[in-house]
Amino acid sequence: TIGDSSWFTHARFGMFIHWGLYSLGARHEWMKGREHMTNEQYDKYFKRFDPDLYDPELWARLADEAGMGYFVVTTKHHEGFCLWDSALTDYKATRTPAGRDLLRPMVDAFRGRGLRTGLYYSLLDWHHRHYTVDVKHPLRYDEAFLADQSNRDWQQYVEYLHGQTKELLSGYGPVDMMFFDFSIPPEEGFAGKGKDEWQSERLIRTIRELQPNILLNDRLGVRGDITTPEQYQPREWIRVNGQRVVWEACHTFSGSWGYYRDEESWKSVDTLLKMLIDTVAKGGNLLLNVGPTGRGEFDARAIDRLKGIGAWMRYHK
Ligand code: JFZ
Repeated sequence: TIGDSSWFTHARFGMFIHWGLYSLGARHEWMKGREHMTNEQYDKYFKRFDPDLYDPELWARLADEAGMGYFVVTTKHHEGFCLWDSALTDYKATRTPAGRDLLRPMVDAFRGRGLRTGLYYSLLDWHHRHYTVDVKHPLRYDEAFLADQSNRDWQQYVEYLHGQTKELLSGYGPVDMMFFDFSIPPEEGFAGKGKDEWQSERLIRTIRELQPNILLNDRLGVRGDITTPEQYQPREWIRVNGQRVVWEACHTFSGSWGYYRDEESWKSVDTLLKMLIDTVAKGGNLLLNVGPTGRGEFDARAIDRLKGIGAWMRYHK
C-alpha cells in the first residue's frame, strides 16, 4: 500500500523544525560528530536543556500565517536525544530540566490549526550504547572513537529504532508523514547502512499497520512515497523510471539545520519566495527549516522571513 498523497501535494509548503540539545550550542546540529565530542562532553547540554520560552502555539501560528500546510519535527536527531517521553530511554526531554514531553504540545498546537503532522526520526544515533557508527565515516575516524565501537550488539539498536517508531506512531494520534534520516549509499571505502541494516521492510510493514495513510520519505534505503532532494533545486519535475514522482525539497534559511547563531548566510524573503515558486512550478513541495534556540524561540531573522512570506501568501495562496 502507498499512502494517499493528495493532502501533501495540495499543501505544497511545510515547516521543518530541527530542535535538540545542539540548539544550545548554537552552531550546528552535527557539532557532536564534527567536533568529536564524547558523551561526557556533550552532557552539559542535556543537563541544561530548559526551553523556558517554548511556545508551540506561537510556532504553529507563524507556520500557519506563512501559508504552510504541515510541519515535520526532529523527534530525535543524530545526537540521539528524544523530544518525547520514550519508555525505551532516559535520554529524553523528560529527564532534563525541561521535565516534560515537548513533542505532544507541539503536535497539539499544529494540529489545532489544521496543519498536518510529520515526524522526523534519525536512523543514526550517536548516543545509543549499541549503535555502531560507520567506521569509515570521515567525521568520526579517530582511535578513541574506534576503540569504543567494540562490544556492540546491532540487533539491540534495531529493536530500539523499531520500538521508538511504534511509540511515535501509536501515542500521538494520526501521523501524516514520517521522515527517516538517512541511509548512506555504499560507495567505495564508505561502510554505509541501508535497508538491510535498518530492517526497513519489516519496519515499514509495522508502520503501515499502525498508520495506514502515512506517507514515508525515501531515506530508509527503499523508495518510499516521497522523493527528497536536499538543499538543491531540481531543474525539472523529478522522475523515477521515467515517471513523475511526488517530491519535496528541504531547505534552510541559512545553511545549517540546527540553530546557528552566528551564521551570516540568511536568504532573503525574495529568494525564499522564488524557491517556493520554482518548486511548486515543478510539481514539488518545499519544506523550509527553522532551528529554534535552546530556550525554545524562533530567531528574529526566522520570524522576519516567515512574516515576509506570509505577506505574499495572503494574496497568492
Ligand atoms: C541529514 C542530516 O544529517 C542533517 O543534519 C539534516 O537533518 C538533514 C535534513 O538531513 O543530512 C542529509 C541527509 C540526506 C542527504 C544529505 C544530507 N542526501 O540524501 O543527499
